[in-house]
Amino acid sequence: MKEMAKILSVMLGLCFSLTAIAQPHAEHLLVELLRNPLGIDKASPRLSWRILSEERNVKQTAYRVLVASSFAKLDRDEGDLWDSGQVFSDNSISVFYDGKALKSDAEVFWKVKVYTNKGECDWSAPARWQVGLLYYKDWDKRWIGFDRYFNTDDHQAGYLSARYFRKEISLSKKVAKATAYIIGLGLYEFYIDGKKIGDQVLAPGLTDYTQNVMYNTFDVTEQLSGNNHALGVTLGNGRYYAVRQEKPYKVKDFGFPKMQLQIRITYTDGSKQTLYTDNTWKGTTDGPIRSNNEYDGEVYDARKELQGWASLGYDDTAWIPAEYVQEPGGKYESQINRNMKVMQDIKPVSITSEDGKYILDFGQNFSGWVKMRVQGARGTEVTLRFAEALQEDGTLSRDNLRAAKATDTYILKGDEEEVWEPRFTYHGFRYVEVSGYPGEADIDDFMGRFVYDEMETVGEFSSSNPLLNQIHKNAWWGIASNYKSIPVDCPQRNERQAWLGDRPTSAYGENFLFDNANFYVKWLEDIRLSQKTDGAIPDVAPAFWRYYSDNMTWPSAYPMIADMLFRHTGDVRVLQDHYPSMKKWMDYMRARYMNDKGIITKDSYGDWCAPPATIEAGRGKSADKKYPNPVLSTAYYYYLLQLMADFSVHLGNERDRADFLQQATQIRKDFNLQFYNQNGGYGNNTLTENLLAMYFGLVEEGEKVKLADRIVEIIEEENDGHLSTGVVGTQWIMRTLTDMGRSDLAFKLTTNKTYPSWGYMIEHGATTIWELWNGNTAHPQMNSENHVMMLGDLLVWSYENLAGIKSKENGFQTIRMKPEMIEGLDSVNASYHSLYGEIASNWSKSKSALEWTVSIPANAKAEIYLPTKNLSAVTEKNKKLQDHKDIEVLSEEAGKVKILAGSGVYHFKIKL
Ligand code: RAM
Repeated sequence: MKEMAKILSVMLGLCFSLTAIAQPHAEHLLVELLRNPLGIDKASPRLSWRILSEERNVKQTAYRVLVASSFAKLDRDEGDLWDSGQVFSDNSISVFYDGKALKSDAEVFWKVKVYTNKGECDWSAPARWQVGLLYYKDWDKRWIGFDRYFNTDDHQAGYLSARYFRKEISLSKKVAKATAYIIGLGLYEFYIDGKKIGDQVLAPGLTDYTQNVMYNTFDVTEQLSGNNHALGVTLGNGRYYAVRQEKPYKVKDFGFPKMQLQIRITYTDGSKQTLYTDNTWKGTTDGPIRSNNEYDGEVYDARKELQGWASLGYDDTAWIPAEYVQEPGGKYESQINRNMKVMQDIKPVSITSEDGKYILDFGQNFSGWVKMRVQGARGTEVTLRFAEALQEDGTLSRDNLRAAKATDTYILKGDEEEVWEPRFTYHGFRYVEVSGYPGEADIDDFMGRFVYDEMETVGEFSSSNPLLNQIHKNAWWGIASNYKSIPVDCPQRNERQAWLGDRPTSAYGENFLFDNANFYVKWLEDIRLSQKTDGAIPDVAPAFWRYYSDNMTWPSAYPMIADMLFRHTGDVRVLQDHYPSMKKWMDYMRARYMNDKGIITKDSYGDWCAPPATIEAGRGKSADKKYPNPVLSTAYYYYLLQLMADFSVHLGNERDRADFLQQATQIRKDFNLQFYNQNGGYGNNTLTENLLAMYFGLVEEGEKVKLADRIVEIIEEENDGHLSTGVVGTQWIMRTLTDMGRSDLAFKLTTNKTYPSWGYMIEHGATTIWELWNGNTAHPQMNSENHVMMLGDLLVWSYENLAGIKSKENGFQTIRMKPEMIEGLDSVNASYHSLYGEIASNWSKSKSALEWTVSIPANAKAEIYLPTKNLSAVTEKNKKLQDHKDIEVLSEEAGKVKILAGSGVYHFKIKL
């Protein structure tokens, strides 16, 4: 029995999730999954584990969690902090720690015993977490930095040189354990004895520093094994020192770079000491990073290198004492989302040269920077300029970067061979122009560094349709490129803001590809903190730009992403934490913008970036025109009321639920009265307006057929088989058509290669997803080649409706598998790494049979819709379905047999 179900626990990727890992071959997963459980600052972290078993129908029946203050105690099965006792429950992903209050910086050990319907497991192997700094007073020391300009700074242009700080320390005793907590703003790099701590880049994550600032935690026990050590920190601007100075009314500035660092040490004799930054640290601004700016790039003068500055014995007499400076104002929090990292090296595919300048082509649009190898005379200046595209003459096309200079400069010190990459900037690009390079440049002298938040790719999708596969590939690159600790709209131009409206549905689709739960939990917190006391939510959060337009559709990301996280990860805390602010925002919008006809009148952008009717109509034109439309705002309000009603159920708030539903009923009536045209269709009768009315259930039952006909008419006749939706409509189009029984038409949209379509972008060289359907001919002013918003619900549809992997309950504990078998699509292979384990659906169809392999992880089950009317046409592993005792037939309806299957791998064959 014990062999059958091996437990291993996982670091769920949710901030408060912790892991116990068990049993022999869990080892490799330990490395993979048990990321950095340091600095957990929740009083009651969420514990999760995963049950591994090859057997069918494995269900957890009970668990027991032990949490101890030492490994020895845990080993003796003493849960001195918490012993949950045996709890009869199938919950394995959301068990909240409910033991003694935890202390700042304490190390905590835990394990779990799982009981299943197939037997009892051994105790899992132990896991641990380390508590973060729970109180403001834990950061009771002063901030250091320089709250002023130096002659190394270009005050006029708004450029600062990097700040370098150092300090040598002596430890009199042997260190048993040392943990470093650092807040380095805007961006930091931390060194001990000349070696960088951690492999993160551009850390910490971005926040509105007047609201919250994030600290990072490192175990530095090994690095502090001797008596004498040198500590060094470099500070870059990030967005703390405003990246743009020319519009102070628009772009937030927080001040000059600054830091706090503390190292909490326990010596082998049990005594403790904490080291803090103070004015015995010394600093300089006269180092090699002469200027650093997220949009404009970095200037690095290697002649100014401070050889050995972060090591022992460096002569810092020219440095000045660090100064005590203003604190940032926001509360200090442990960073729950992982930092960015260089996630992939990308070699250029070609190098060409003309007039002493080189053009590198990386063959792929992505974000990050270039690492360069160079050799030449001291003082030689090499310039790297970045772009997404080339002009016809082969030079860079940079108009769409607007004011972003996207230029890195390296000045040689004249050594043998110099290797360099920037630290405090990034660019969105495919092409790089290199000028001033001494001697002959070789393709191998350059390496693209793809930088995004450290996340696993958790989903795979492929099908018999190569174009659909290519769209997925482009989507993956585009999404990853725009993870910059916040979901930015684009990584290249002078914008890079986390626009709410780009993500309500995109985030949902992205979650099928990336392990992004913590990332979005963090972003919801950014949104919550950007809310004004009256309830207003901006279009951009963190609110680096002051864009409080009182829009309805953009802030819908707030409840919609909360909904996605709850459904995909079962984390009820997301709802608990955000419900009050979401409700406040809904009330605010209603109070301010509902007219006496029950319509929400305020909309800011309309169906943003809807495609011009023809390429010609949009040629050379900027897409920044807004067409606000109260049909959209009212429809969204209605949809969100229903989400809020759902949330209230999960939070046990019956009164609110009734209130939201009652409001919804009224709005539905008013919406129809006001906007329904008797000949079928809503408002201006555009595709988007009609899709919303259909998908949200606004249309009266008796008018549904007429509305469906109108939707089909627009696509098939008016648009000649194409979509005509912008950012709003595209979020619903694939699922609406599918619900209407027209998945064939949805599929048609993905196979189009003519304008407007995803295929059109690819036909015209896109390697990511464009901001505009007509991105190749529109005005460059607003024309990024790397946005995610136009993905709409394509990814959601691919996973849920083509593969048939949809969460029905509790973060995929119950899965709904109902793939659409569409004429022309012969196979789909997809998988998704849920918190319970891998879910897979691979089907392929021939004239006579459908073969479908399904994997369901332990402690989960699936409702599987077999596309046949005839139960006896189905076999599973060559045995008639009826003869399988462990598979329950739930219903036979609408040409499908619905069965319930527990965990395991199933091979279905259906005669067609
Ligand atoms: C642009 C960007 C962004 C969008 C806003 C409204 O600046 O394209 O993605 O959300 O406008």
